[in-house]
Amino acid sequence: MDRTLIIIKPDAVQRGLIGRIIERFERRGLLIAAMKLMQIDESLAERHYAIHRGKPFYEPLIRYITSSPVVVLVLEGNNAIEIARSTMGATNPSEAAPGTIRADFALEIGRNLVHGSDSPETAALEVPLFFDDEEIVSYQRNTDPWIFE
Ligand code: IDP
Ligand code: MG
Repeated sequence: MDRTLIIIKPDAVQRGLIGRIIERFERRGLLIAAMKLMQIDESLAERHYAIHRGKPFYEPLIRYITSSPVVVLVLEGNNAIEIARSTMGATNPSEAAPGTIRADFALEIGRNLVHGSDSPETAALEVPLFFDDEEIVSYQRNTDPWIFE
């Protein structure tokens, strides 16, 4: 089972889209292993987006992600990283496939509503930035055999 870090970004919280975004992941069958509402401070934002330091969009990105509370989740499932990213759609909502979160609810790259880890290595770095081990709950659902073969 893979784990991925999802951030429901400030624009999604402000626009009242928390429930509709979580629903997209939940209804596909991904298991919610951790979830909380929090404010990302500058130091956490800089650690999370360290890979983008120096890029032209870095400063606005830090301002964006720290501008209002976010909801962070750990999702679990076979192939959870890729499945979460395909559920989210392309980084630029104007290029995202219809039916994805970013295409259905957003228009611009700097207001794209949601973050998802992009590889197992990234997920392994990102999850501990946001959650202590004891905040991540290990459990099984009676539906799991009907979702995972
Ligand atoms: P991802 O979120 O799809 O993994 P990344 O390339 O890792 O995309 O970029 C991180 C975030 O930075 C994006 O989700 C978006 O919010 C922002 N971003 C990326 N590229 C641009 C850009 O060209 N202009 C403005 N914001 C950008
Ligand atoms: Mg990324």
